[in-house]
Amino acid sequence: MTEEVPIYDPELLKKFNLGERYETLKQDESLHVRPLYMSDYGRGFLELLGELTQVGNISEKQFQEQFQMMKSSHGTYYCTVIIDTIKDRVVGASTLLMERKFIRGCAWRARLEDVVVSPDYRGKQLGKCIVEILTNLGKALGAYKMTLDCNDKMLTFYNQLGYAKEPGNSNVLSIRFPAPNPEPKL
Ligand code: 16G
Repeated sequence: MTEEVPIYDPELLKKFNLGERYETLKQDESLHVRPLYMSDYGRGFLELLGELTQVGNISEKQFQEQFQMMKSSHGTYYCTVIIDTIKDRVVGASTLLMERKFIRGCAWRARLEDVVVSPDYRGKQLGKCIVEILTNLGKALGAYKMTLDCNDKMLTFYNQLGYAKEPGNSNVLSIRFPAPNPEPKL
């Protein structure tokens, strides 16, 4: 069996006030918020991400290697999941990414990434809950701002949670490359 290795220290989720929604969710014994574990490969984590975008065929070894790389970039990746404790499945997930900057006195910029909730669990406010938790965590860890990108139909959802377009400063520009590069040529 794969070890229960968390991608970041679970104590962090207890250390700060991460919002009302989290406090309410803690009362629900069938749902639990925690850092991603290495063993979540077997709890449907990648299948869940498949609700958001293409995931591809990722072997357990590939997953573990990527997990280790992310874990060893201390203080950078806060991949967080919501577990259905009865079914022992990942039903919600998102990642807070803390990016180091030279600007603003060597500041941190936070990014909210890969927010996803299983279609079977929609309507329980789990999306709002995980966004609120990670937004508060980003703030508590000292980010000067937190950003995300999303499609048009998700704008109202994120507006409700405090994210807004900055007038004249809210363009996301992309270049898409033909094939994924699993091994960046650093
Ligand atoms: C959305 C996600 C982003 C994710 C991307 C995947 C949020 C807030 N935004 O923009 O994190 O990486 O979709 O789409 O969850 P892509 O595979 O087309 O880049």
